[in-house]
Amino acid sequence: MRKNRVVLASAAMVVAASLAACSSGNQGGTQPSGGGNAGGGKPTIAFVQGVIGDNFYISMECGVRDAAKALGAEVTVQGPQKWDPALQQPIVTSVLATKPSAILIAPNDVSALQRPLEEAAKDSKVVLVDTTVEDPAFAVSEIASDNVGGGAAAFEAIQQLVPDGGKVLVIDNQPGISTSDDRVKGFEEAANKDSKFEYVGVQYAKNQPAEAANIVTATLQKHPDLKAVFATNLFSAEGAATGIEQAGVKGQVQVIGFDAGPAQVDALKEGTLQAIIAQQPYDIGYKGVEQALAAIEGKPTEKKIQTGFTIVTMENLETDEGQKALYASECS
Ligand code: T6T
Repeated sequence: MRKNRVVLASAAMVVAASLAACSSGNQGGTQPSGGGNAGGGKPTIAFVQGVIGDNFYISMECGVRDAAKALGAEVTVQGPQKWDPALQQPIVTSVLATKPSAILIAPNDVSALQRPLEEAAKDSKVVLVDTTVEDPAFAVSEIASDNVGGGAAAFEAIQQLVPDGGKVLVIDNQPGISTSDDRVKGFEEAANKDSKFEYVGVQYAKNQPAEAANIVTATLQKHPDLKAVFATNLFSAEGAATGIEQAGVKGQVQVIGFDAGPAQVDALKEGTLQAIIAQQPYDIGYKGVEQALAAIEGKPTEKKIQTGFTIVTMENLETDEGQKALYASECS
């Protein structure tokens, strides 16, 4: 086990370095529609989170606020109470009524937010941060992790933790979210190539940790020989760790989770999670503001920017690399 952990930590550095190299090759381009400095003073940027109270978006907010301060923009921040397109859409409508120069948004659903954001782009520059929609042509920039690669990296971590193979389960938020759909895709593609593993499928916890915990315990009743779980986001991972604890299978069933909030770090220390895939939400937010301001000023923007990730295990948790990868609970 110890040896496996060392390998995971060093693999993480390679992943982060290669992704950083990838992102520098993105194409630039100007965008025709919308946006302006309505107030005549500083440009205004409305940041609409995927959901409030999620450490991923809190860290992103810190990047947004720091960039706005450094580059001279006014920022507002809002988001739905739950991950639910029906709650996010009215927020977009009310934000638009304030005529912001730009909107930075993590859409809750690939199709439900398509039309509202197309409309938004007629008056404001739109930057998609983290998640995207079916046809993002209206956006001046899209900034996100390599989510397919992250799903594949999660499976590679499981291969190292469970070298003899066995049954693996995925716990996801809900279908229709670009990021987690891609993570599941990357994981499934990798899992289907390794005949030592049996993929028992994906189940949806709707961002509810209690639901993710129930999925783990119910799956263990059906598959007592389950070897590993991939939890595709913060709340799925938090709940999966609870399910492992409740079922008394800590260390027997390996859990890899996306995201690095305080609950995931505690689970790592307690041994109910073996590795967490930390994204770079602060950078996504910071770059989002840079792109928004470039668009507002009529300068070229980068149509797609991919940010990296770090795999954090007990081996590198206390190192500079591990500590820097963790998400914030509030902005400093
Ligand atoms: O994993 C992140 C984000 O990338 C995803 O789109 C939604 O879930 C999180 O916010 C974590 O809860």
